[in-house]
Amino acid sequence: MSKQQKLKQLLQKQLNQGRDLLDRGLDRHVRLAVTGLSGAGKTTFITGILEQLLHGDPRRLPFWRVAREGRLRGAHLSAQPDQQIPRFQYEKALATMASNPPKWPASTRSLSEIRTIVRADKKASWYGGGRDYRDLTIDLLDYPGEWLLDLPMLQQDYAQWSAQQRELLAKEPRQQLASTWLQQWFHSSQAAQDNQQTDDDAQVRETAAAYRAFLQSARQQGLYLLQPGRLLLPGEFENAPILDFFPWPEEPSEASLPPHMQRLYDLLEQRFEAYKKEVVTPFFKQHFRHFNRQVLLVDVLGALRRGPTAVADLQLTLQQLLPSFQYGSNSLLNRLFQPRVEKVCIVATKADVLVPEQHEQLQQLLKSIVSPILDSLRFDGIDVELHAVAAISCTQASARDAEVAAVTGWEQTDNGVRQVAVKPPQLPKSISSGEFKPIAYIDFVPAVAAGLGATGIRGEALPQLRLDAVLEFLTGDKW
Ligand SMILES: Nc1nc2c(ncn2[C@@H]2O[C@H](COP(=O)(O)OP(=O)(O)OP(=O)(O)O)[C@@H](O)[C@H]2O)c(=O)[nH]1
Ligand SMILES: [Mg+2]
Repeated sequence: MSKQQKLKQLLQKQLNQGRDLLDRGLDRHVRLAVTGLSGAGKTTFITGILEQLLHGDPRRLPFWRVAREGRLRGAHLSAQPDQQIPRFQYEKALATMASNPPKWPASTRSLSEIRTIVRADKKASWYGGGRDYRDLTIDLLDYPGEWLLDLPMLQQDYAQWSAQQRELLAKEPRQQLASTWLQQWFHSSQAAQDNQQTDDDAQVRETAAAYRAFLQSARQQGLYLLQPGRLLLPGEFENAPILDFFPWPEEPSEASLPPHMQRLYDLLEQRFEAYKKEVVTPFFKQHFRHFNRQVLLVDVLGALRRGPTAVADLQLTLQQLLPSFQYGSNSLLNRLFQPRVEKVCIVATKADVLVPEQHEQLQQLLKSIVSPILDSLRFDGIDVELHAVAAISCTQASARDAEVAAVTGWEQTDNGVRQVAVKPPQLPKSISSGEFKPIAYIDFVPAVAAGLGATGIRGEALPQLRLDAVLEFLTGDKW
């Protein structure tokens, strides 16, 4: 890179930093932490939000006040704050959905980011004059959901983490799924003791591979609390020894460990600490510390489809995640130096699988899943709202007075897609007893190309459900 280019880059960086600081100081900067476990709908949500921001069509956004009042002037994508992070591939996501046959964007494998600047007229003052505009900067970050699961590990040491994992592993279906890993562990430990084998590194590597296989099968079974997340999706750490660790499989005892076992313990403990320091902390520090608003996406329908064990596991996982974020009041000083999350929107995704009359029930089920989180956020004085949304709606619902409620969408077939009209799944009345029948529904494809609804490609925003209410909650106070 030439000297001139370097100077230009430096100036651009300082300009960006200056702007960020000014915007934050003036409170015109929403850094939105889109949080959600793998498959919760983050990438789709970001795409859907961008669609609505960029098109800003008041007819489609009645619950977003600034749009409803006709004050939106427009929005554009802008240079992103971090030069080292790839840009979120918004256009590619749209193109994938509009392809023939239409497809969902692939599961996210690395970090990306995007910045939008939205301009709106200020509210007219009481004397009628001085109509002026205001710009709001909105930053969105996308990342693989698996990585989020590592955040709670930052508050644990190796002994605590191991104890917690052992507790989980003592219950089905984990117990059964983990049996191969455990057998491998006992077998190799025994062999090491008998033969005085000293290749600790090889033993740890092989047992870590078995642990990784366990995590993969647990994911297939619909479990959520799967740590370390990078073992499932390593990113740039593929094959790095820093990922070769697992929880200590044995209960602690009064007696000290034999020397070989003690060495293994020390090695695993070291790796655990290195993982926290070199993998989890940088991710958290660089990307999560500066958020001031949060969306927590929850795939309630997906969990209901997997059944009661999955719902319980989801509940536990979300509860574990909460202490990873800094919640609290956002004074000017905080805003500048250590922003805190002051509003949290908890969202049940994929609501287009249902008819609108069921959305209230979906929201109620979401509420019972996150009730421990809700209590603690409200205790901290955080502004919280719950919504049921479809970031990109793939269906059309029958009329409210139709004899049989149905949703019409497109499903994938061996040689393309076909349109189907089906009854929506029947939601359980309650999940508090921990017993309910798993629901069933079709995974509709985003029928953009098939001509259902309007498309971004044709110059209109993609269809959605209730994103306007989410936008109102997250940005309504900024105009
Ligand atoms: N019907 C419907 N399905 C959705 C919607 N949003 C997401 N989905 C489905 O959920 C899947 C996962 O959505 P993503 O947005 O990729 O989820 P993610 O949280 O980014 O997942 P990772 O990148 O794996 O962490 C999609 O492939 C769709 O099948 C929606 O609004 N409506
Ligand atoms: Mg994704």
